[in-house]
Amino acid sequence: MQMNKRTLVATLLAAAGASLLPGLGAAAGKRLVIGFAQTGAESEWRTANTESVKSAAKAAGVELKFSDGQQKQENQIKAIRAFIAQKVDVIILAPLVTTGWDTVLKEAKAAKIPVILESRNVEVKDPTTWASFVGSDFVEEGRRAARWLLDHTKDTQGDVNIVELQGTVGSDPANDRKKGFEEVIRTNPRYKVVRSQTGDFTRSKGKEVMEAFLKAEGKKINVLYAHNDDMAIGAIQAIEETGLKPGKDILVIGVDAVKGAFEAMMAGKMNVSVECSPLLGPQLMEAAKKAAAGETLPRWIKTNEGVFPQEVAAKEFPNRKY
Ligand code: GZL
Repeated sequence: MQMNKRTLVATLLAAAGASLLPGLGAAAGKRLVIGFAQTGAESEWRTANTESVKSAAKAAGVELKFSDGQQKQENQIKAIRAFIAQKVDVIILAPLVTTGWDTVLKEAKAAKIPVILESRNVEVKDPTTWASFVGSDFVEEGRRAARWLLDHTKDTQGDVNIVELQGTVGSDPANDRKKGFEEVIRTNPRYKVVRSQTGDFTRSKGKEVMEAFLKAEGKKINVLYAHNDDMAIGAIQAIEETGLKPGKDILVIGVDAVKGAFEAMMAGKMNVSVECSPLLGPQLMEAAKKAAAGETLPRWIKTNEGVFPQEVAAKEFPNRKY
C-alpha cells in the first residue's frame, strides 16, 4: 500500500508520542493537574459525586485541586480564576446555575485551559468556551418521573393534585426536570401541579416547603414530585408529622436513586426514584486527559440511567454503588 507523505509524517509523530508535539496541553509523562470547582455538598448525590471524582483522580495519577463552592456561584468563579493563575491543565466545573459564566469561561479560554462541565450545563454566548458536558439528560428524567406517575395511576378516577419541590433556582436539572415532567402530564388534564416551589435540593428546605404545602393544600395533595431524593426525604418527614402516610396517602416521586431513596422505598414511604448517576469520575478523567492532549471531545458525554420503583428496591439495594 503506497503511504502518502502526510500519512507517513502523522504516523511517525504518533509513534514518537505526544512529547514531540509541545504546546498540545500536557506533554506526555507530565502529571496532569486538574482544578475542580464543585457546587458544594447540598445532597447525598453531591457527596457521592465528589467522592467519585476524587477517587478517579487518585486512580488516574492526576493531581486534583478541589474547591467546594458552598452553593455560591461567586465562590466557583473565584476558584476558576485561582486555577487559571495556577496554570492547571484542565478545569472541571459543576456549575451551580446555568447563567453568569461568560466572562470567566472566556478567561479560561484565553489561558488555553479547557473547561469540562459536569453534572449541570451552562447557557453562554460563546459555546467554544467549554469543551464538553459530562452528565444526564434531565428533561428525560422529568419525563420518566411523569410516565411512571401516569402509568401508576391509570386505573384511578378524578383529579391528581401534584405538589412539586424544584431544585436550585436557575440550575440546569431544576429547569429541565420541570420541563420534562410537564411535557408528559400535559397530555392528560387529570394531572395538575397545584403548588411548585424550590427546596434547593436539600433535605431541610424540602421539609420546610412541604410543611407549607401541607398547610395550604392539606389532604388535597395526591402526589409529591421532588427534583431530588434529598428533598423528597425531607418532605416525607413533614408528611409523617401531619399523621398522613407518605407512599400511601401521598405518592412520593424522587430523582437520583441515592441510598436514602432505597431505604425510604423499602420502608414503604417512597414510591419511585428516577436514577441520575453521580459516578462521573472515571468519564471525567478520560475526558480531561484527552482535552489536555488537545483532542476534541464530544459536546455531551451522557450517562445512562434507569428508574427504580418501590417493588424492586429491596432486590436492587445490595447492588447500589452510591
Ligand atoms: C444532577 C445534579 C443534581 C442532583 C442533586 O446532575 O446536578 O444536583 O440531582 C444535586 O441531588 O444536588
